[in-house]
Amino acid sequence: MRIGIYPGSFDPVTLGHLDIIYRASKLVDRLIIGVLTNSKKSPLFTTQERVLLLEEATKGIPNVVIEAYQGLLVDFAEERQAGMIVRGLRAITDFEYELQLAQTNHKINPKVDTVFLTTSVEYAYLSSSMVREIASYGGKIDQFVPACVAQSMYEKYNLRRG
Ligand code: COD
Repeated sequence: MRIGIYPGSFDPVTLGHLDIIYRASKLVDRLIIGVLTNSKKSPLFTTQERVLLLEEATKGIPNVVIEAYQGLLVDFAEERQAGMIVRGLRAITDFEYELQLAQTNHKINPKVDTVFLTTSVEYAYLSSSMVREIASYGGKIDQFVPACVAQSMYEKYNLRRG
């Protein structure tokens, strides 16, 4: 069985992430979405909230499972017998960080390789941090994130849709 991991913070999951998830799910038998629990960052959504939102957003894709992880990504990949890490590339600005991450991960554990999917053009500009910023100023985010995420963000920021 070919198992892949798509790891990230997903704070929150956007339509850009979902596009990568949908496309990556066709390349593997099982796609694990790894949600990082990072004690050094203070995310807007807790790990549990991010997992639940991803479960809701991907419920139509049968071979996708959501799991939280902490520690090294390659250790998590090996525990789950995943030989492939999937990452999304938006622009050249992503490339330097992604290259370093992929090469470091491969050095730590050569059994795990990274595969890059380029963003679909309609999502090339989209990032979780921009979505958080728009929502924090009361802007509408429905066109950037799944409906369940928009609803949760409006609740977080105590805003009304309209
Ligand atoms: N279109 C396409 N792809 C996108 C889009 C978009 N609009 N937006 C984001 N993406 C891609 C990103 O490029 C990334 O590939 C993925 O989606 C997830 O994005 P984020 O921002 O949620 O994830 P990151 O960058 O915060 O994830 C970093 C990790 C959590 C993977 C990394 O920090 C990690 O694994 N840390 C654990 C410790 C470790 O093993 N570190 C590495 C060795 S030092």
